[in-house]
Order: sequence, then structure tokens, then C-alpha cells
Amino acid sequence: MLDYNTIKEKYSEENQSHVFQYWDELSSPLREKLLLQASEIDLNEVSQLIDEHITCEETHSLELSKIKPAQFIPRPDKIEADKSWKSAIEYGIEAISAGRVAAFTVAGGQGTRLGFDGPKGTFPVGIVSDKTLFQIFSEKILAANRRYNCSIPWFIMTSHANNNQTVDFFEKNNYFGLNKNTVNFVIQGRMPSVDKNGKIMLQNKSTISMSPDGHGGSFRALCRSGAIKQMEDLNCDIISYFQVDNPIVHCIDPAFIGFHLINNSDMSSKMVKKVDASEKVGIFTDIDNRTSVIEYSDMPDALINERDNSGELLYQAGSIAIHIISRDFAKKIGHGDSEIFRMPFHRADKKINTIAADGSDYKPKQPNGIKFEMFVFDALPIAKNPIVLETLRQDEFSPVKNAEGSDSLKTCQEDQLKQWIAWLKSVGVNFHENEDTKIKFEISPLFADSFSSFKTKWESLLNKPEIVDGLYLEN
Ligand code: UD2
Repeated sequence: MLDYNTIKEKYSEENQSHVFQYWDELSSPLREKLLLQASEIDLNEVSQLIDEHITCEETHSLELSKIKPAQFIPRPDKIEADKSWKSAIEYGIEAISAGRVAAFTVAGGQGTRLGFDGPKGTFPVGIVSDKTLFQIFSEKILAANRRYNCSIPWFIMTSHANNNQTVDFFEKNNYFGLNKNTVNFVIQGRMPSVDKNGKIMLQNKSTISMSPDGHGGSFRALCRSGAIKQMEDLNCDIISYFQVDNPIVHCIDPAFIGFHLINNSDMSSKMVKKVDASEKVGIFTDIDNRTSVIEYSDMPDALINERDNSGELLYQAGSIAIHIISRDFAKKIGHGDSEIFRMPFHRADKKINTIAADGSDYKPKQPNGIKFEMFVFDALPIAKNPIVLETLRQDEFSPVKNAEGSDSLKTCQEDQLKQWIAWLKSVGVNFHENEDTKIKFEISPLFADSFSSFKTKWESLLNKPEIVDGLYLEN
């Protein structure tokens, strides 16, 4: 039972008692709701963030002399001929087959930038089938289950705003062929918004303005929800992390898992070479001998355009938000075991709907408040032996983020097609060059989810299909 007096006293101690200023006007259910929300907030943490990000005048700028480009493991032209990649793949396959790997998708975001009203995972990206991002990931996991004869548990991080819709979507679609018991939803945490004086903001008289705590909140969410315990019970100690917006990701990649294990790493990451200096991805750097990602918007101008003697960007390793994380490392961060494992929060100044002093609704035209969120890559500097592995953009990175232009549905579908055309050409299928872009066809992950699986499958077909417009290679 939540006790108003105890909670109110805590808020008074932290100079936040205004949160209850409309208490007398509220009905019993609304009071309950407000108390529940108020009790969810870690006031000590909020006070600390206000001190660090608002009260403290000092700005922490990055010391340029301490920043270097991060080292990464380059991808050889022919993986099959490379000893270290071959042995990584063997290690990875062994771990997957032994049931040690769990898949983890961060899907707390909405499709706002896309102009899509709903959880982003329910956005259709299939060229012929119109299948959604969630269906594609489901089929990739199903394909891995079949190939490695295992049952990979999948954890999907949702937010308060989209959890119910996400669960309903999977229910309605029978979990896209996955065993329902292996699909788990984890609701991420929230943080209150504060105004520029550090006061917690109200959305209305009975509701605190809250927002998701960022994908870096996934460590806490995995602990709080019992997901880490579930992984322990299943003897899963490796978490394969990816974002909801990238349908060409390899959800379960033996080479990546193998390199992570061989290097005894706490957290490993994939990179692609940036297309140009302005690409909107984080950049792998080495700060004070610690692997770190600097988000593109924070990268000092003096460094972002630097080139080496051969003219290549010096800071070329773009972060595509694909990681392998060891379960025990995730647990230490999620539990905040000690100050070392405390993830930093980033401040974002936003326009936040709130109420005016007279209690009326107020829609600001300028940023009037601050949201706090954590970024998963901020765990890298505290990770043991972090490795960064190169992958090919055309093989693994084509996110859907914007309604048009770069990283849109159009570019993503073009990239999917290009990948399949490249696979087909490699097995000797002839394409009329100028026809390539006109034909629309689709290869389901259940038919093949990588070039090597495609090659094996294609070669086993007695009657090879003609590649025509509308073809859907399904199983
Ligand atoms: C992210 C990275 C960027 C680059 C790019 C690759 C950050 C800050 N930037 O940019 O460096 O790697 O991806 O595509 O991460 N999410 C949640 N809960 C939250 C916030 C986000 O689950 O509270 C999920 C979201 O659903 C999505 C992912 O995290 O799957 C990335 O979020 P984003 O779209 O805000 O990140 P973006 O595209 O700015």
C-alpha cells in the first residue's frame, strides 16, 4: 500500500513537493495513479542528475588530445580463407548450439520520425510480402533455431507507450511461428522530465511527465523484469543485441559471438566504415585507452573531418548499434553493483507539454524542459576487452528511420534487393544490368538469411525458379 504522507515527505525533502500541489482536487483513483508514478521515481538519482546537468555550471568538454580512432578487427575479403574468422565461427556455432545465446531487441521507440503511428517493429518493410520488422526478426531467429537445433529465447524491450500494442501484435500473429514461451517482453524504465530549474514537470494535475530512459536503460530493465534470472535459469550467458529498425541485421551471428568469446569480452560491437563524415552514426573512438562511442552530434568538429595519409576518414568506424553483451556484465550494470558500473545519463532539451501556473494546459513553442536518457554504448568504456568487429554495410546495415531521404523505407528496400541480387549473381544467375533495379522480388529469412545459407539452399534446388517480378522465395 502506497502511503501518501511518506511519499510526499520524500518529495518535500528533495524540494519537489509541487508534484502534489493539486492533490486536494484529485479523485481517489487519480491520487492512486499519481502516487504509483511518484513511487516509481528514484528521487536520489533525479537529484544527482539535476546537480550534474543543471545546477553545476561546469561543462565537460572532451579533451581532444585524449581521443584516438578505435582499433577494429577488419573483415577479410574471403572469410572462408581466414583462420581467425573460421575459428571464431566454429566457437560461435558451438555456443549457439549449446543454447548459450539469447536475442535481445530494443524496441521502445515509436515510429515518430517515420510518420508511422505504432510500435516501430510493426512497420512493414517486406518488398513483396509486406512483412513487418518484427516478422523478419522472428523468421531470422526461427531460421537460427532450425540451423543450430536450439531454441533461442528472445527478449524484446518495449516502452510503457507501446508494450500492449507490441504484445497484441505478436499474439495476433501467433508469434510468427516461434514458440510463444520463448518470446519475452521487457518494459523499459522511465525518467521524469524536469524544467530548467530542476523541478519535476507535471503533464497534467495528476500525471508526472515521464519519458523512456533510453536504450541504455535496457540493463536495468533486464534485471528488474527478471529476464537476467530467466537467462541464468536457461544457462544463456551471451546476449545478442540489435535495434528494431534494421531488417538486414544478422540477429544471431556465429562469427561475432565467436570473436566475443575468444577475446573474453564483456561487450563487443560491430562497425561499418562511414559513408562520409556527416553520417548520423556514433563513432568508435579510444578515449584515454578505453573504447568509447561518441555520438555524431557530440563529435568535436576538429576531429570529424580528419583524414589519414591515404585520404580515408581517420574516424571512420561507425557504430551500427549491434552488440554482443555478456549476461553477467549486463547484470552488474543493471544492478548498479558499484559506482564503476553506473551508466551516465545524457541531457536532451525538449518541448514538453505541461501545465501553466494556473493549471491550464501549456504547449511550448521552444524547449522548456529536459529529458534524461542512457545510451547502451556508454557501457563500452567499463567493459573488459571490448572488441569492435568490421562488417559490411551492404550485408548488415540499412535502417528504416525517416519518412524519406536517407534511411527511409525506399533506401532500405533497395538495399535488401541489392543484397539478394548480389547473392544470385554469386551463384551464377544472370541479370540484365539495367533490369536489376526494376524487378522486385523477396527472399524470406526462412529460405536463406545469409549468403552462405543462400548458396547451400540454391544449390540444393532441383528446379531453380526464374527470378521474375513479384517472386517470393519463402521456404
Ligand atoms: C542510433 C545511435 C547511432 C547509430 C544508429 C544506427 C544513439 C543515441 N544513436 O541512432 O549512433 O548507431 O542508431 O542505426 O543510440 N530505443 C529504445 N528505448 C529508448 C530509446 C530508443 O528501445 O528509450 C530503441 C529504439 O526503438 C531503436 C533504438 O533504440 O531500436 C535506437 O534509437 P533511436 O532511433 O533513437 O537512435 P538513432 O537512430 O538516433
